[in-house]
Amino acid sequence: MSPKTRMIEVRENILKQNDIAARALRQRFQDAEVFVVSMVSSPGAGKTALLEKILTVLRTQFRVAALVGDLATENDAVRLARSHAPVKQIITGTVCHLEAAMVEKALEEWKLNQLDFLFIENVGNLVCPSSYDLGEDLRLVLMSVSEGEDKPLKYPTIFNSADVALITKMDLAAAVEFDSVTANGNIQTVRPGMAVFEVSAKSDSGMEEFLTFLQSRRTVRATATTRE
Ligand SMILES: Nc1nc2c(ncn2[C@@H]2O[C@H](COP(=O)(O)OP(=O)(O)OP(=O)(O)O)[C@@H](O)[C@H]2O)c(=O)[nH]1
Ligand SMILES: [Mg+2]
Repeated sequence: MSPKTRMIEVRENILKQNDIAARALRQRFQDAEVFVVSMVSSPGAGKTALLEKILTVLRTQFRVAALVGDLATENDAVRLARSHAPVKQIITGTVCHLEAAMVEKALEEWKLNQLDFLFIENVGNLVCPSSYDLGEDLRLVLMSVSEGEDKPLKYPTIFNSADVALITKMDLAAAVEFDSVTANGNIQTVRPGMAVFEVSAKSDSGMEEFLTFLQSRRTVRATATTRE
């Protein structure tokens, strides 16, 4: 067996193991009636800033919590904890994505049936996280206005693995001459029909609409589960 064949085989086994763990997680989330939302993006696209806002607003009405993955530091967990929601940092070391087993371990001390929403911020990376199912109900892919409108075309796999796209830092759109029509067109080229929200964690623009959408998706999931 060539080294290349062996490498592909090992990778396939890892992905298979992750899928098994993710399936078990999804069942646990469903049983506990917690709606799970994950976030992927390039480093610095604004996941933590947006999540801090989301937690702060939703916390007034719902029981919310967050897990956040990074190679190093607890910086994001410290920022998110300002929302007063329960938050846990997952340090991945050299691993450039979260895996279902990491999520499972991080949740060990939490009672899932005491939560309405669980958010999972993945490691900032537009490549690695795409193949790893975390058992989430909804995966958000973020791209900020300063990254270039072509990102969906250059990183189609991550956009294809996500359910909803968020264009972030809209308060900076004019300064960086962001072309919304081109960016939206590129998202639709890669993933026709994908829902897109244009938001700013700084000015709060677009946040109300997006939070209403999140709550409605949770309701839809809860209704579907009851019917099963
Ligand atoms: N102007 C503006 N700046 C923002 C916005 N959202 C985030 N930022 C800034 O962008 C930088 C990166 O934001 P983060 O929230 O740390 O991004 P992230 O995606 O969590 O980064 P990683 O976890 O390192 O991948 C910070 O300096 C934020 O203050 C926004 O809506 N508008
Ligand atoms: Mg972050």
